[in-house]
Amino acid sequence: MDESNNTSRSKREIAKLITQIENGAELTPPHSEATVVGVTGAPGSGKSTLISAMARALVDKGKKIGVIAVDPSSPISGGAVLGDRIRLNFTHENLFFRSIATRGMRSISKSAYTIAKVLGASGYDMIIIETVGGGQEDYEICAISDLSLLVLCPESGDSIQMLKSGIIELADAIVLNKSDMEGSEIFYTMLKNSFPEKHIFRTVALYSKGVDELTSFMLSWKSVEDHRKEAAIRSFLAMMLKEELFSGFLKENRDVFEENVRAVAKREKEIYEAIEDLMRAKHKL
Ligand SMILES: Nc1nc2c(ncn2[C@@H]2O[C@H](COP(=O)(O)OP(=O)(O)O)[C@@H](O)[C@H]2O)c(=O)[nH]1
Ligand SMILES: [Mg+2]
Repeated sequence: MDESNNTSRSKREIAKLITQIENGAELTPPHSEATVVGVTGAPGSGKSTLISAMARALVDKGKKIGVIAVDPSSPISGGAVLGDRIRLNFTHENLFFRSIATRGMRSISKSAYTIAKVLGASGYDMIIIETVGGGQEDYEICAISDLSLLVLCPESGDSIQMLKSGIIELADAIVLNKSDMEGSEIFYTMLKNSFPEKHIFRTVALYSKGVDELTSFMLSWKSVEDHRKEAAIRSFLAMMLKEELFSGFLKENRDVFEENVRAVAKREKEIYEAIEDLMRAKHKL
């Protein structure tokens, strides 16, 4: 497929392309200058609400905006967990929204990256990616984004956890959402003191408060290669490499792999024995 670069592509055509990517089609990400914004943060911190408000503000500023929401998926069905589907609260001809599920072995970040590039090459100015929050994926999203935002909210244990994790070091800016809640002033002061070099914004996503300032910042953000922190890129590259090695392995050894899955499930083998057997199969390649 090399029709990936086409600024006059319709939403329907983009949707079809995305489905192919989600289903594992090998598509080389097209070149695009669009800014990719990654939004991470604990569940419930208000990412979806904030993205809705940001998309509204950006569309009002005349921009074409793509939003990719990453849905958590069940490890058994591989589909998106029902009820967790995130929707924007408005539609607009200059807004493209798509939620993608983390399915199978394929990494969501690789798909999200390719989809973001496809949207960029299709004429969208800014692509916003919402992640589930709290995990390896957050690092990956920071690696593939030009600008990464970490959404926190006051008095949330999950937000405090986020502060302790490395993700705060990687994020380019912090958004303290739910500024209408009690304790927000104290939390803000604490953030300011702890991270004096970070851009920190305060928002009430529910009422679009502070969103104008945030979107102006997003539009004026110039991504420079060296802001892509080494740790995020190392983690992303390692993950991509694992995936490539694993898919190479599966191509040659799918039967052995499945045999071992069954053997462990039937308790005929310990999981580490299976891994040893699989490693032996790999060396026979
Ligand atoms: N009080 C208050 N509630 C908010 C704000 N932003 C979002 N919420 C609410 O927080 C809950 C979680 O929001 P959601 O956007 O789904 O969070 P996500 O899981 O991070 O995507 C919802 O009930 C929102 O209405 C805010 O600024 N203030
Ligand atoms: Mg959400």
